[in-house]
Amino acid sequence: MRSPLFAAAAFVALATVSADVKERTTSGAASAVQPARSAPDPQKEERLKWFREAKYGLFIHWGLYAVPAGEWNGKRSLGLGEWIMNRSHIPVGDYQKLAAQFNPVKYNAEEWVRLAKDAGMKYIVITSKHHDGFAMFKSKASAYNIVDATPFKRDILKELADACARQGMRLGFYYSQSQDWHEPNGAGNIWDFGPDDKKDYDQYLRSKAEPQVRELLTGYGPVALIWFDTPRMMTGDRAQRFAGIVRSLQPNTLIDGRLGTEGDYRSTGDNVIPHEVSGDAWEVPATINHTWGYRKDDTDWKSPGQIAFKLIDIVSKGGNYLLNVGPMADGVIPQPSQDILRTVGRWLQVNGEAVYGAGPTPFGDELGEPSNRGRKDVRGDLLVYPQMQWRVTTKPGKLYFTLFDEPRASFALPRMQNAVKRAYRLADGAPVEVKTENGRPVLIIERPIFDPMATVIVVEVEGTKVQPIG
Ligand code: H79
Repeated sequence: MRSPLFAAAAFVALATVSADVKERTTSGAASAVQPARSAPDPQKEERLKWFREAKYGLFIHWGLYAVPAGEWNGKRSLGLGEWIMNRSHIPVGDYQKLAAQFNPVKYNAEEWVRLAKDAGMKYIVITSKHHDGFAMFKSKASAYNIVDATPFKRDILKELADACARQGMRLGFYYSQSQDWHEPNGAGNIWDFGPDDKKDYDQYLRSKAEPQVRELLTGYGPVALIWFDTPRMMTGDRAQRFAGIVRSLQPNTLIDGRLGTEGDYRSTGDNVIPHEVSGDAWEVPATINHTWGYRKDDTDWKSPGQIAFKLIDIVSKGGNYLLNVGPMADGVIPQPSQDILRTVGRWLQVNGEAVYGAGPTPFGDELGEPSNRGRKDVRGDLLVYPQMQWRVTTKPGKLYFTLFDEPRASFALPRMQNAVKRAYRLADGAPVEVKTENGRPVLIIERPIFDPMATVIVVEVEGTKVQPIG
């Protein structure tokens, strides 16, 4: 049990780190530092409205790398599935032969969108071109694309865009603007083309990356966002050129946090969930197993309960969760991924009020306490022992306590100025008894607990905004 003194220290430390975190780079591999935040921008806030409500999205990493699926020449290639070309230093001439084998006859865009809907996700982001340089859409800028280079010949993105339009799902495109291992002048492929600083990088940007981003914003209807990644060499006006293309073609399209200039929202590092609350718009991109692109040997799936915890944890800190699946080369999303997403989706169907459009915790002590006496690690991150028992999200006049463990005793509410009006279970509306113990309101929670994965108790309070004490 933590002492009140330590709790106070934790609060200060957590508050301190948030200021630092805002300033530092957020991409897993990015070297560009996030620019300082500028003055509030009403247009940006308008663009962000849906994003701030949405909270939960489906990330899809799909490309030629689904064919080798983590194995090259009969040997396992360790690491992320979509990095196989880089990890195994596969020459362009060999890797591009995968295109002739890419024939995902079981691909069904309507089913994918249906899955995202069943999962309770409010937007989809799919790789239009990953670092390997292969475009999953018809492109005039490069013949290395799904229509011109594969036996499949169907424009995967167009089919997905049409299905999203039909089913009312927002769609965004991941686009690797900097790394392109297929192009002599793209960043990243040093095994075929030598060091990046000897390349005519702007030639690559002008002839492929910029035209392709233009294509994505003209041929596929309204684009919810462009998800740029690893902003290597995005110096000078390069990042701004991409921003200009996006803003001029579709002013409502969001730009993520990894372009290399200020985007509309902040991206955390891959699979990094911050320890503290932030009112900025931000998003955690994360894997459902360990890889983004399909690997046949990675079956270490997160459980539905783990996914539900991460979602609520992120929402209680003010962010969005962009959870990835890696479809196989035949066009099927691995069945375990589908089952996990649908299980969380069923929970959200009952408990979504605590998630969609919900605000962060007004408290914060429940998130955890600093380890290592509050010292930071080499990246400037505070090491924290997270508390995993419960999280809280908010709407005006309401607190949603999501309990992940069966409380062993009555549940003392965090101290606040607001009086408690009543409490009830979100799933079925059953009232929850509120008592006063030692001058504090406590919830008497029935055991066994209603939903062992996660039970939401709504606490209605006086006033719209909760004022914590201490
Ligand atoms: O698209 C997903 C990743 O492929 C991409 N971001 C997410 C959303 C990403 N790009 N770079 N990184 C993540 C950082 C990659 C680091 C590593 Fe590696 C790749 C570690 C192992 C393989 C580079 C190559 C560093 C060591 C070997």
